[in-house]
Amino acid sequence: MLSDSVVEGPPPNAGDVAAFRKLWDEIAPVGRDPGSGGYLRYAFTEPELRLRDWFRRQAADRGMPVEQDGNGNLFAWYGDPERGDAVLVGSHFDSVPYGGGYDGPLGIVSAWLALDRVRESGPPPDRPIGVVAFAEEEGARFGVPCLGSRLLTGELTVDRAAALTDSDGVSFAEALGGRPTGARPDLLARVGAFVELHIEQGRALVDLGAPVGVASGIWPHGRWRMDFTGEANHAGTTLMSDRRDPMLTYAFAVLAANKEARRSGAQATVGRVEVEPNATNAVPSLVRGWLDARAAEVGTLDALVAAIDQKTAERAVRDRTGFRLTRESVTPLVEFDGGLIELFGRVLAGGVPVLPTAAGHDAGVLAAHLPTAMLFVRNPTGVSHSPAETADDIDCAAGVARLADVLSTLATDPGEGR
Ligand code: HGY
Ligand code: MN
Ligand code: MN
Repeated sequence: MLSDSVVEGPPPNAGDVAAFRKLWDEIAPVGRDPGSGGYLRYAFTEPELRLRDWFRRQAADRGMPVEQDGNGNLFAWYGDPERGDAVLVGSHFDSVPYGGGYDGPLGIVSAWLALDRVRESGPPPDRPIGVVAFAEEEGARFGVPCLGSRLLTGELTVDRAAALTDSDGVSFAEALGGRPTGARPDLLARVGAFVELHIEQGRALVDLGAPVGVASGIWPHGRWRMDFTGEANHAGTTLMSDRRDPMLTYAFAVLAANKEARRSGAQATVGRVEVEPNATNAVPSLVRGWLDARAAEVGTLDALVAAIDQKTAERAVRDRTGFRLTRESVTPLVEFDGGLIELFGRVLAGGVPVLPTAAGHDAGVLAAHLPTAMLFVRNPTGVSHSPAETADDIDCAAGVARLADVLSTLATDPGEGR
């Protein structure tokens, strides 16, 4: 039953909670910064490579083959994927800088545990089951979010991906160990449905009193690079009237983004900035900032970005600075599969609320290519992309149970979710 008020379903038993905690503890320390408690799990860096090895060990422990799709995405198969129509579950390992430990990995740990419950419940189901770990979902190292899933689906060109570099100048191709393969229609053709479980990045489930929810869709959102250019000069000897200071135009852009977003009920964030020469006693020559903008409708998003662009360009004239806005990635409105959402409502005991999100996910990319849906697990504070992100074991175990219910139904009941 899909509802916006919920009767809590059957709570998970102590054994399920312990099983979650046991598997969770295997990865929880990996990439955790001792000072802040945040995670530094950038794609193909040592911590994330350790998590990939852990993924391969989980597959080996279950006698499951693992394939890497040539784009950095890992797939473990239960049953013969060549049979086709597989049910895929999983998420990503990578984090934003000093992010939380649940954003991504919760979906992968839950996928393994849900698969175990399906395996324990009887003979292998008709449909193969795949567990996936997508590469570079956050875009924290190479700048393009959902890089692995966008390559897999052909939404990003190989040339563009191969040339992406991190802050040390290492290219994605070097980190991957070779040029990415790009679109894999052959692999996608083997998948009949994808379900991503993810910690909710918000407080809707807290306010509804529900441990688990279903995503209706994802807001249109994107990221734009803002380049501000001016004239480097001495901080002490350059008169204020003689300056062409890009930091001023940058500061104006940040305030304009905030004002325009509030005015239009959208979200706008500038959380990343680079300055050259980045010296305390020098007027900068260049400031580079990144705008993350999101809105419930694409028209609102377009108008928001256009307003920020236009107002900042006008300010740049007054500051005698240069300004350029460059689109780096945009995700259109995502509406998850109605058949899967309806199935979730039928299968998930106790009822589950259906809620939109403004957070991007690999499921948002896959949704344009195959039946896709998401389950959310309650986030007691709503905080994410922060060391403060947390979730309760009992809610995580409830998420595993609901994912197992859905997975079992999809994999064993022919015709479900198509
Ligand atoms: O940025 C996002 O919305 C996601 O958490 N990667
Ligand atoms: Mn994230
Ligand atoms: Mn995520």
